[in-house]
Amino acid sequence: MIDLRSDTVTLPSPAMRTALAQAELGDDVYGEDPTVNRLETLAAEMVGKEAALLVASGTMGNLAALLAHAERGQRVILGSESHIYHYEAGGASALGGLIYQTVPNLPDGRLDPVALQVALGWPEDVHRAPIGVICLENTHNRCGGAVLPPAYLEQVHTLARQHGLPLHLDGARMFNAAVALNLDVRELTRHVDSVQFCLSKGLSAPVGSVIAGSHTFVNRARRVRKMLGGGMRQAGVIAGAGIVALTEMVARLAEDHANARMLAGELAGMPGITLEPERVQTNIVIFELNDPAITPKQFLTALREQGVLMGGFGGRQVRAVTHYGITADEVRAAVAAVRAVLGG
Ligand code: TLP
Repeated sequence: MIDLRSDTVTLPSPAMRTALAQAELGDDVYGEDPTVNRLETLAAEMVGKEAALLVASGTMGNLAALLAHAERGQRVILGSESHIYHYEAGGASALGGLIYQTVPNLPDGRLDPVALQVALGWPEDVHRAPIGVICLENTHNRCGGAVLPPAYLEQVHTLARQHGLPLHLDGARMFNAAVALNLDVRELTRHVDSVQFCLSKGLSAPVGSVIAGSHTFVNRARRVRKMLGGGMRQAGVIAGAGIVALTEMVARLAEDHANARMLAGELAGMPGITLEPERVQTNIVIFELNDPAITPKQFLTALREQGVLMGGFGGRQVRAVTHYGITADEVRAAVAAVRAVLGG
């Protein structure tokens, strides 16, 4: 199977399997797992923050970050297309008593600037719940892997500071953004107060995400992580693979981007598909099936019979994600399979 449903399906590299088998271990709740400590130090350094914390998943990382920043009854300002809003089971609301206030996302992943100003307005008005945190997402999943550039992050950070608010970045695929921009990831993270990034997506580790920020933030998040059941004891087995992810797997993301561009270029030329290939900046390709004769479900089932997996993404949209383990030849095979299914 050529599995393009997500970069979460990536399997650990041989070096990761060795690292996790040989990791030096201890009890991380006591702060005594040397491999976790090494990963957290490395991660904090790489993203230019005072401290970092290993968490079980991107969802747990975002939740711990939001609960560390905001109190019950406070608002979280976030994009209408954000992953936190759509796909994290409403955790910050259900478990933390926070209120999601969405601001429309523009197609390029930014927040509508006028709507953002409106959302931040009248902070002294007793009718309004106070704001606890603002969130951005980079790359932006539902906006097709769109990249937010440093200048934009800086702009929102300045605005957040003017309002005395922290800015959190859901940077699940932040290294994809840095590679696409050909910048050190610190150019992105310096403009946010906290960040969550995933080891287990394009970086191919089997489990884990990292959150990073100031010492105060990470100390608060560590307590929330414990509350959420995320004190993982001998977590060095996860961290061992995570260290390989950060040291060996970042630069190769460029291959995934090249494969995604090739896929988008080929699909865009096919009858039955609507796709703007110039919008594909990283490893996510979202397209629309414009032939009413075939439903997305039929398309995906027929594609599966051809040995290719993609994911439905709401309405008539389909998402394909390139990643470690998908070669250029497999992308060509996937293109041929789509052509066969659409009868082109
Ligand atoms: N995204 C998954 C699905 O949940 C949709 C995927 O296949 O893309 N932030 C962003 C931007 C994400 O894309 C994801 C995962 C997460 C957070 C959550 O990470 P996990 O799955 O580790 O909880």
